[in-house]
Amino acid sequence: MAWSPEKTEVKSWNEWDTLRHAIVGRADDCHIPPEEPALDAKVPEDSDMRGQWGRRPQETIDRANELLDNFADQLRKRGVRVDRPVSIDHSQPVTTPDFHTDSQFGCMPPRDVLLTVGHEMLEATMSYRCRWFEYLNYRPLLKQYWEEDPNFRHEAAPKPRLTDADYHPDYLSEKIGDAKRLEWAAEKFFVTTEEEPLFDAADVLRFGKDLVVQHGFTTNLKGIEWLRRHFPDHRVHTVNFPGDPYPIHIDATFTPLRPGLIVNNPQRRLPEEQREMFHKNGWEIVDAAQPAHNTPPPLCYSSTWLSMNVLVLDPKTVCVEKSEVYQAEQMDKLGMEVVEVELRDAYAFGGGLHCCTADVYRDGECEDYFP
Ligand code: DAV
Repeated sequence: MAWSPEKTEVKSWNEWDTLRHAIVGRADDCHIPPEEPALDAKVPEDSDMRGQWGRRPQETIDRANELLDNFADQLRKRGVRVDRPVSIDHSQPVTTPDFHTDSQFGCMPPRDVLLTVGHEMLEATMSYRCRWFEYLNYRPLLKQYWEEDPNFRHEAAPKPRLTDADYHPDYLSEKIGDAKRLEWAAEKFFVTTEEEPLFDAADVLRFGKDLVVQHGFTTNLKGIEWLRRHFPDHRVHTVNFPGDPYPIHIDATFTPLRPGLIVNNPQRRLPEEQREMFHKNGWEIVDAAQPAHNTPPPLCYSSTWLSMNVLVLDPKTVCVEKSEVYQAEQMDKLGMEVVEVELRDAYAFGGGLHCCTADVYRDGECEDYFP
């Protein structure tokens, strides 16, 4: 049945079929959270964010919201239904029987928290203590979808305990250095331990019947095993990218554009032995263009590679951040129509165009691209 904007339906099996309905995050009340093990391991050692925490400056929140609102309008003008989360009070501490932290994070980016697979939206475990309650920002929407779509499966992965046993103390040192970090990444020694299943939704890419999941700081092997058991009709593949000293989230590293074509970060190439399923089925993996910037914007967790954190609207159309001219040029050469979206001043809130959205509905069914 064709999609209709009057009827709510949750369904999305991959990263590229025509997008009809999406969530776009908000910068409201976003905080730089206090220090905690998993977060500290990700903040770059030379970052301006080290050692400070609290609510982000209001003018940066306003500016990010302006860009996110514009992006939502741009999508609406192209016929995409767009919903927005309802921000909780992120200044509230998180206290469980196992840990305490003095503030939360924000309602950006939804891609980190919500994994849509077919008719299901799954709330990820998360691995940062400050993000433990982040799903609450999306509950009003998920409640609505559940009430309006009788086939919608609202699922939540087991909440992790996030005691100190979840984190390797080696990563707590102030100065580790990239050489050591790269050595650890090559050994798959990450900040999170195998104490319990942990995953962020943004470590997962959906290729129809196959789910490709990055093992790194925010997703451990037990998290991937949990996904495997949770999605018994899927094949779940573990990948890792040894060139990344701060490996969180797959969406500035490995970006499928359409069946048969993936853009891969040239500093974080997929190891040869993990390419077999793609090569055997005729998929091409090309190096992404260089980012247009040498440094991330102020108070930003992410690297300059948000350049390749694009949102595919359909197999011929892709949203690229406006200042990322090299990435846009490459997309054009790869045969994609480029939609420019200004978002750089919102990067600090947790990411780019893929990050700041979550799929609710894309056309298409669950296909087997790797038979
Ligand atoms: O390159 O810093 C950003 C991914 C955000 N979801 C990076 C990864």
